[in-house]
Amino acid sequence: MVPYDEANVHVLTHSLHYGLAVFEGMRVYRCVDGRSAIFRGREHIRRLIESGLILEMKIPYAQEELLKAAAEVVRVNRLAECYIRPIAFYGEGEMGLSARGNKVRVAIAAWPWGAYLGEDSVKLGVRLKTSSFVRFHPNSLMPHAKASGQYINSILAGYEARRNGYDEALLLDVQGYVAEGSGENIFIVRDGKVRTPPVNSILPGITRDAVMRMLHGAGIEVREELFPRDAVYISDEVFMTGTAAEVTPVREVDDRQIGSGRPGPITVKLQEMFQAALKGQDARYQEWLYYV
Ligand code: PPE
Repeated sequence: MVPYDEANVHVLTHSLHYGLAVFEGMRVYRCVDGRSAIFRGREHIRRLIESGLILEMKIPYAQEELLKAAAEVVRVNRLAECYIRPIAFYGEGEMGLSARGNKVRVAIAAWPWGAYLGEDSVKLGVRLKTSSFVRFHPNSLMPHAKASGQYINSILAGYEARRNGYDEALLLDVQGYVAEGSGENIFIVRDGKVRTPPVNSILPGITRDAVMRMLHGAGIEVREELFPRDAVYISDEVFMTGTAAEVTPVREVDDRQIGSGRPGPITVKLQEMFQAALKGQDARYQEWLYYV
């Protein structure tokens, strides 16, 4: 455990220069029995290790060790609910693109983090704008890895959308089909059927997976398929998912109102199911909780 002010890195930290680091974001919720749990902690740590594998970075700790360490950070900081950020990066030593000898360092931090897209976003919904930045081609970067440098794509899209008065960017893939938000996956609903883009050029979100399972469990059909932006415009409901964003309704896309302009029935039902699952109120999803 290192105090906040001492949790520093050297300016020649290799990953700081070239962006090759992998990270995760997990949320801790206080359950109905008063205990705190990392929501889908196991899956997040698995993705962290796999992000490393994709980028040829071997993380020098086992899944179980990393999970225990994350829980310990939450306990020591006495946080009942928080966001946890594990990151694995190359430390200082050699510089240059070809350096292979630098040690892989792992840090885990935790802090309280409220609604990702603003206070009212979860209740009222957000406004999206299709970005002029295209989600990167899967042969340029690696969409299944949650890697630091790749987020320049997301950050630029987010800057553009927010500078123009929108809450979040909607990125299209290289073919022009809907991909995802800058830090969220996207779902659309029409005539009671739910669709979400396949994991071709997007981050395979762990919340996305949870949502698909919960909808399936509630008897609501979900299809993974490509669709163009106009399919979003004529949806009855649109929502985004992510660890930070949770289930955020979308009320407007490219200045077109979605449905009634208020969170629709499937979105609201899903938000309720999601809350029940993360608070340990639904026995079917109990295995998603890693108690700290
Ligand atoms: N797509 C992207 C590009 C993305 O960054 C996230 C998470 C998701 C989809 C949803 O994935 P998941 O969290 O596994 O459901 N974005 C993280 C980073 C947020 C940040 O600003 O930092 C998050 O939600 O933790």
